[in-house]
Parts: sequence; structure tokens; C-alpha cells
Amino acid sequence: QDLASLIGRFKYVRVLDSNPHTKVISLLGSIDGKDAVLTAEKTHFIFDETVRRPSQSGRSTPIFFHREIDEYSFLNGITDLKELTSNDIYYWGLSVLKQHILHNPTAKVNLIWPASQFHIKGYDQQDLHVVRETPDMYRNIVVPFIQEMCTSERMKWVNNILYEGAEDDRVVYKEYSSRNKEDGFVILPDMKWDGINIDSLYLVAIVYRDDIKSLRDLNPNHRDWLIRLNKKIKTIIPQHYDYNVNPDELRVFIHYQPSYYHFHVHIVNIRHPGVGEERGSGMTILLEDVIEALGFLGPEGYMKKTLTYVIGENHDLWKKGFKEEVEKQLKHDGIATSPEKGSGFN
Ligand code: M7G
Repeated sequence: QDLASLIGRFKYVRVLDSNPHTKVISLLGSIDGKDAVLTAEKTHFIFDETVRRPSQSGRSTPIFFHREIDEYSFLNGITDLKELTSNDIYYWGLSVLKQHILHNPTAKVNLIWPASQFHIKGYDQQDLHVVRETPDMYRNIVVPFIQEMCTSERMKWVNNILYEGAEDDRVVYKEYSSRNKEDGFVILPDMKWDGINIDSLYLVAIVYRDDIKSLRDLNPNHRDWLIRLNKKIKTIIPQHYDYNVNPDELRVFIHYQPSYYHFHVHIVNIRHPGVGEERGSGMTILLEDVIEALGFLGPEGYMKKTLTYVIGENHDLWKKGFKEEVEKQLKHDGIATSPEKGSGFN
């Protein structure tokens, strides 16, 4: 089954979501009678050569720029141009740029097939709510949910990467010995990255140890391990990409709630803005902040902390009790949820 033949058989059902900021559209459809989610993201501008120039001001970070040498680069690649309007010194119009599947592809395409209801809901538009997840809520609502989510079916792609050689040709770094499983991890391009443009570099580090499901499982005993992991990531990645990205240009973070409950770390170029919030839900926490917090959180670490983040109504946790908890929290705080229910502060 290759992507082209699957997309050729994709039968459109409806638009799940589209975002003018991230230039992403997600469609629901079916292929051979099974649900499919097809996502397209307009690619960032690609240039043939990226050059680093020491900064003139003597700042530590050199200026990073692209040379316009390629026929597919923005300026040289304009094949059609139509002015819309001008006003004083301002001009605007539309253009068509030269496209090429290798040199300048138009969009990055992702397909999930067969897609479960869980996938579909994840991409569907939804209303969002801020929720305070207390340690009690974690124990009573989230833990049973995590158990449901850790089926071997759902975790298959992770195990394929760790043990079955999946995506092997794309692996950036792997450290693993069965004797020291605890320190092992693998770094590879995230599915979200086109793998071409360093500006939007997006990697994921997946650890071999499987005793950490999420942020919640981290306690001070993990602090040194995380310090080592952070140091390795920030040493290895710039080296691998020839210092076209520097250690202090990497945003290294984790998500809560994650989509997959096996500890992994996101590694993203800081030039990629808004990453982590693209679906508008959950929280993004920098690995550095996690390490720092573990220094004072107490022996149970994140297990004792209340975590405040955004949750979508399509998330299973919303239906499994978070909805009622949010209502209770607002009531407890004395905050009215509609004009009829409250009349100001008196
Ligand atoms: P997350 O924080 O659990 O969820 O991260 P998020 O999707 O809300 O960020 C999981 C990360 O793994 C995401 O950045 C995914 O894009 C990435 N990912 C998911 N799958 C199924 C794959 C895969 O098969 N291969 C690779 N390379 N990355 C994946």
C-alpha cells in the first residue's frame, strides 16, 4: 500500500478542521470502507542554500539567512504575478511559485488509515476549556484512561521504532544496550516535519524505558537522567545538522496530555512558532523547566502538582469526568458561568 494509491482511493466525507495560521487542512474520508484522516500542510519556503554569517553586532548567535540562488526560491520561482491593489508605498498581489516534488513541494501530506474514532476526534474542530487537573483527578480519571490508551495496538508505531527497525533510515541517533535499557533512547524526525527545511526542524526523542507514561510519573529520582538526556539532545542535534541549528535554538519540551503514553521529548527549531499549541489543547512544558521543578517539587514530583491546561470537548477525559470537574471548580471559585447565574462580585 503506498500513499499515492491510498489517496487515489480516498472518498471525501467532510472537512474536520482548517487553520489559516498554520496553513493546515484535515479531511475525513474513507478508503476501502474504512475511515481515513487526510491532512495537508503548505510547506515553508525552501531555499537551496542556507548560510550562517557571524553577526555583525557581536551577538553570540550568528545571523541565519537563505541565499536566493535556486530557481525554486521565492524570488526566482515567481512564474505568475497579479497585482491586487496599491496604496501609496504599499503594494499587494498574488503569485504562483514554481513547484517541484523534490526541490519545492507544495504541501506535506499525512494520512492515517484506518483511523480510529480517537484519531478522528483529535483532528475535529472542538470547543476548548481550561481545566485544573488536581492529583485526585489524575488518580481517579486519568489513570484509568491511560490504561485504556496503552493497548499494544495504539503503541505499535512506538514499538516498531524502538525494536522493529521502523523508520530506521531516518533515525538521527540511537543509544541502546539491553544491559542499560534505562538510559537508551532514539531520536528521529517527527511525522510533523517535512524533513527538508531546517527552519521547521521537528524531531522526537523516544526513550526505551517504559515506566514513565507522562509528566505525572516524573519525580526527583529522574532528575539526573533528564539532565543527561537534555545534554545529549542539545549536543547531538546541532552536530548532526552541521550547526545549521545551535543548541540554544532548540525548543526541547514535552506535552501534557500527550497523545501517546510512552515518555518522549519533542525537539523543535525555535524558528517554528506556536509549536505545541497547534491543536489548541494541552500544555507544553520545556524540559529545562521540568528539570528545575523536580528540584523543589518534593519526593513525589509531578504526582502532587495541580496542572492547569486546555482540554477539548472531543478528548475522552472531557466526557470521563473533566466536564463535571470544571463546573465544580468554577462553582468552588465563585465564578459565574453565565449572566443569569451570577451578578458581579457582590
Ligand atoms: P505527543 O506529545 O504524544 O502528541 O507526541 P501530539 O501529537 O499532541 O504532539 C507524539 C509525537 O509523535 C507527535 O509529535 C507526532 O507527530 C509523533 N508521531 C506520531 N506517530 C504516529 C509517529 C510515527 O509513526 N512516526 C514518527 N516519526 N513520529 C510520530
